[in-house]
Parts: sequence; C-alpha cells; structure tokens
Amino acid sequence: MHTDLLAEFGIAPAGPNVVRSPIDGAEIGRIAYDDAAAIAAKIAASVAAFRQWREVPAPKRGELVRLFGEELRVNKAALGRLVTVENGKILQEGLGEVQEMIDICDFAVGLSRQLYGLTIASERPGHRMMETWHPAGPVAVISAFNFPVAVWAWNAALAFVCGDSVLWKPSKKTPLTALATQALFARAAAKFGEAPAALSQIVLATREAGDLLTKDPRIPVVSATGSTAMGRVLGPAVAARFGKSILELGGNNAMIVCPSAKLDLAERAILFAAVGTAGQRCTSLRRLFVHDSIYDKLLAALKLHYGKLAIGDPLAKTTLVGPLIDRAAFEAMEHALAQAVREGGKVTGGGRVLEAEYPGAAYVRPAIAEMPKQTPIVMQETFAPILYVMRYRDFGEALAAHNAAPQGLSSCIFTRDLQEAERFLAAAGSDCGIANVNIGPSGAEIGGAFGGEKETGGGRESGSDCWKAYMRRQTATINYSDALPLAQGIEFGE
Ligand code: UN1
Repeated sequence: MHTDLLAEFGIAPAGPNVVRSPIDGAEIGRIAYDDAAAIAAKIAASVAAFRQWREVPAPKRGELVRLFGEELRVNKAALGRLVTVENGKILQEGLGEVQEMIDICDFAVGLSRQLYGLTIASERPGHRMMETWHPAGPVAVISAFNFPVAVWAWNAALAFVCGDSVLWKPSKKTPLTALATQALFARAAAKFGEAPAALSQIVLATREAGDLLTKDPRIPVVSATGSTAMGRVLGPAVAARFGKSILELGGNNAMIVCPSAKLDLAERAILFAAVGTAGQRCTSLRRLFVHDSIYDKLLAALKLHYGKLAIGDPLAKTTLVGPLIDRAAFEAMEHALAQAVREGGKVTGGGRVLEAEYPGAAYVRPAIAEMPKQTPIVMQETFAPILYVMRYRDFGEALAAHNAAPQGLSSCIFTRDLQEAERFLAAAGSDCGIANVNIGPSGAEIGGAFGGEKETGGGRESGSDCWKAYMRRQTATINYSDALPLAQGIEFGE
C-alpha cells in the first residue's frame, strides 16, 4: 500500500530502526540514528557552511529558497501524500502542510531583499548611527511529528535567507518526510550551484543525542517545537550557554461563543479546530466556553456533527479524522477522559474504532466532555481530539476562565458584538500569542508571527518580523568629523 513513496524523492534510507505508518502500522521505511561522533561532524560541517553562506548576498540566498519553493510546488502531491502516510493527517491537510512550506518560501524570498536595519539620529555632531542585521550562525531546528515539515520550513526558509546554516532534528516518529524534504532541497541546491554542501543537514537522533545540539555554543539559535516538558529542559540548557531559543510548546486553545455568534460558522470552526488533524495540532481547539443562552442549541448541533464524522483512512477523500500518531496517544486520551469523568464531566464519544480493520493503528472517536468548570484535566494539553465544554453567563468570567490556563498559544471568540470582540483583543483580553475573531484557533497563515505566551514558551516563528531571531543585530556609530565628542557630553582629559 505504501510502497515507492520514497523512490519519488530518489532516496532509500536504511538502518536498524523501523518507521511505521500510523494508518495501519505497516513498515514504510528504515533509518539509522546518528551517533555522537556523526553529530559532532555535522555540527562542524554546519559551522563551515555558515562561514561560506554568510558571505553570499541576501537576495542571492533568496534565489536558493525560490528554487526550493519551486521543487515543493512540483512535488506537492508526493510530499503531501508522504506527510499523510507518515503522520496520519488527512490528505487535504498533508497537502496544506506542503502549501504552508511553499508560502513561507515565497515570504522568505521577498524578505531576502528586506532585511532592514534602522538609522538612528546621533546626539553627536558629525556622527551617524545605524544598525545592521548579520547572519547569526548555525540554527538547530527541532521539530515535532504533528507538523513534520512545515514548522521546519518556517524556520529554515528564514534562516537560509538570513545567511544561516540549518541542522534539523526531526521527530523520531516522522523522519522520512524530513529526508524527502532534504532531497528536494538538495535538488534546489544543485540548480543553484553555489550552496555549501552542509547548508542544510538532518540529524536523526534520539532526544539524548539531540542534547548535543542544544548544548553546543557554536549553535547560537535553537528553535524547538514540542511539549512544555521538553521546553522546560531545553530552554535552560540553551540559556545556560547564552544561546537563544525559540520555543513553541504546548497549547490549550479556547473559543468563547457569545450570544450574537453566527452559530453555523462557529460549528464549522469548532469541528475543524477540535477534530481536524485528530486534535493533534498545537493550535487545536481544546476548551469551549459557550454562553448559557445558546449552550443547549450549540451542543446539540455539535453532537450531531460528531456522530456523523467520517473516521478512517486519511488517504480516502471523504475522511475527516485520521488515526492518532500511536498507541500511547490513544492511551493518553483514555486517561484524560477517565479523569474528566472523575472530575464531574459528561463524555460523549471517545474510545477506539476500526480496531478489527487496523489492529496496528489507533483510530478514535473524537470526544466532547461537558465539564462543570475548569477542572485540573481541562488545564492540561492532551494531544487528542477531546473538546472540554463549559457554560458561562458573564463575559468577564468567561474571559478570566479563558486566561486561567497555563498555556497561551491561540484563542478566539465568535461574536457579532463589537464590544465583546474588542474586549477580547484588548490589553485585558486574551493573553495568547494568537487571538482571532470569528475564526477558529487553528490554521494560521504564515504571514503573521506564530507562537504564544506562558507555558507555550514565548517564541515566535514564521511571518512578521520573526526573521530577526535568526540574525544578530549590530549597532554601528560612525564619526565623520575631525573631533572626538563623547556621548552624554562627558569630558575626559583635554
Ligand atoms: C503546530 O501545530 O505546531 O496554525 C503548528 C496552524 C498551523 C500550524 C500549526 N498553521 O494550525
């Protein structure tokens, strides 16, 4: 069923470690992990590549990213399919993920002519001040299984135009999409002609070996996506050597549905955000606050939709919910639902389906858990399609409950009341990195900065001015006078 997936990319990875598809548990490839010596060699090669690449003019660096974007366009169907086979997200979303890569390449190409610094008025006569953005160095990108290639692309496309080399440690669960992406990058690099060989490298490593990347002072920037638990270890390790980390950790994203909301839109947004990607996005909708006056109506409609969800093979056109990544994810979902019940929740849905057809996979029915309030389980991120629903009466209370979660990635409100919408977006409103009005919390465009506050880690990736994180800022003051006036009017000697 999954044969020849890698042949299209001209790769045939080998090794002792089996990679399986979450669709049916079938083997789809084998890989070998890098040992410490191999990782050390890759870091050294990355440093050498950086030294070469930083001298290439930025618009020329953009040309390489343009060529890479072209490869992605030509191979969108093949890579999108591989994402689906290795990660289990439905094909529409697999293709969407590749589109996200194409989009960030386009963004980065334009950016390659816009790495602007400021000029600043000097307080001294005959002086000029300016700032210049210089390439930072090798960038380590540690990516998660749920967006196996797009999140790397957010980082890498920017890093390449910024003059950095990239070391990519993909998730252990999704190494093949990384190798395929690297093969496409190599094609672009061959067309470009002058890119250093080690500009983009993959490090296949366990978490322990991955520590070599986080601890190495030659890597000034480490961008990591994953759990809050992972970030708690990685962040301090990078900070201990004064490196910069860009952390994109757990989310516990919410929606407030107000009395004036257009309910049919809210329902569609809820479905995409709560059951799409089988609830395995950082931005998935996990908490739903519904005004008392529309609660029963909305819940009845949601339960109807949930009852009709097409769950199954993510390659099939009609499927909306593919498998969870593995059995452990299923078990985490079961535990969370059991805890929700213990905490007074009423659960509809949940449980394993298609067990006979796919004994080696973990297909589940998405669950709705109606909770009396935000109990401890609601405050946790469980990477599965569980939607905790709570009733509210007062908008201020809903907002406070919304912000009470320890994570702060994405948030949204459905309302046609201007005051509610503006309060949600104001300083005392949503405390998340992303706040949407009449749009669900997931599926952000690449043009904005992506990331969040609190336990989400504070990092920002992708659009806006996120490129600055991949460069070092240098302030330069130039004296073109014949005197040496000191700042702050200090007289020294003379
Ligand atoms: C993630 O889940 O780590 O906004 C990234 C979204 C996607 C990216 C999600 N564009 O849902």
